[in-house]
Amino acid sequence: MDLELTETQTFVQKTARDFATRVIQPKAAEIDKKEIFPAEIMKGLAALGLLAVNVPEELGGAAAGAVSYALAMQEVARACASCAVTMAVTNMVGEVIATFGTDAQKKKYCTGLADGSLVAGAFGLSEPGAGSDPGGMRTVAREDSDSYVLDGEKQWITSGAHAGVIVVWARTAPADTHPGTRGISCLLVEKGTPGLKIGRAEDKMGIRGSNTVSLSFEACRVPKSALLGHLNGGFKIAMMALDGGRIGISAQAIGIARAALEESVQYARDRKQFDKPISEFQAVQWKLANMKVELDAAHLLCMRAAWLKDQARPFSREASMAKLFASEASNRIVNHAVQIHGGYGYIREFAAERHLRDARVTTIYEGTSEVQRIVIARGLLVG
Ligand code: COS
Repeated sequence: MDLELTETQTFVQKTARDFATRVIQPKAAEIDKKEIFPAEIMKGLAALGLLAVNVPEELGGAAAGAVSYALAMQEVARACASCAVTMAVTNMVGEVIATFGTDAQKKKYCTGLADGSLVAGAFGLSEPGAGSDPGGMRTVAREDSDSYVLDGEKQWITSGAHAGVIVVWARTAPADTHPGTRGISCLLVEKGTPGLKIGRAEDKMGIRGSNTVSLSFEACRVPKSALLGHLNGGFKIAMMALDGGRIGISAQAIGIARAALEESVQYARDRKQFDKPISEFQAVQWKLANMKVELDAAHLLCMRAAWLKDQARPFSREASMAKLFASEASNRIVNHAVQIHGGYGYIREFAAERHLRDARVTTIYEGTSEVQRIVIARGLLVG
């Protein structure tokens, strides 16, 4: 693995850093406080090619690869974690359609996600009773002449109220003939489809600018051409999409932690107690040093997973390792950042408390830390 970035990777990183610092960061506190869905920022990200980083150029994407994507995600998350997760899920949806879609699906949805006209993409896998175990889903899609008719409920759907297209997983064959994960298919549902109802937005601890809703499907009819991939082959599509998505969430966790570390260094230099900057106390120095080591270790794991993906080599276990370590390290880092800021770390005037709230979800979504450990351990124990 070459640790030197290519020209393209450097360009994408710089582009994302410039936009994130100039446009996103100044708005991050307000986005959080007022729970503003970042529609305008999404348009700006689309204009820079950052909503379809791994989508081929002929479909409007940047085709810049997984390393570029992870670097861009870190930059956006460093400025605003809410914008980052909205960007992450949109990229994941565009990529899964580019990989498994028909020409018509790719033309319609990949280009619309890339140019921002579809606003965002949403990923409808989880349900109230099926989170870590998506094979237990209850949503069904029944064949009816030239359509599928969806009934069921999805939960924790990022951008669900705004997304122009939602990838929805549903059972298309009964569990007795197709047990477990076997009878699940994947359908593309457009915003505004009759029978699709958007639930209330969740009142979350962090990433408050991202939109998280439940979706219900009541006799929601989509044409047969909405099927993504093979009938009853949807579970593997979800798993493959999540493998890439987990690199994105590791990068998001790293971006949040990087912001927290940078602000902690600045604060430690500025803040004086006992007639000297608190950066002169070894207790603070050791915290900063530990934060930096964890941050760089997380970054290297993230880069390794992304690099393997770019080489078209297996990366599922490495993506889980990156996601597990980066999300847990990020939580430790933001916690130290609050401690270094003291009382100022506990109030909204400083960003440290937002980072703490934003980092928390990274050990939960796109597979909990426990799920990542299952994937990693299976890789060790089963061949
Ligand atoms: N890529 C491709 N195929 C995969 C895969 C991957 N990463 N992981 C599993 N599969 C395949 C398996 O090979 C298996 O195929 P066969 O039926 O042909 O044997 C099938 O999918 C079922 O796999 P498995 O038996 O491992 O499924 P489990 O039900 O045991 O689930 C975990 C495994 C727990 C890893 C999976 O359910 C998971 O990732 N859960 C978390 C879901 C998640 O992240 N939700 C958050 C949604 S976004 S907020």
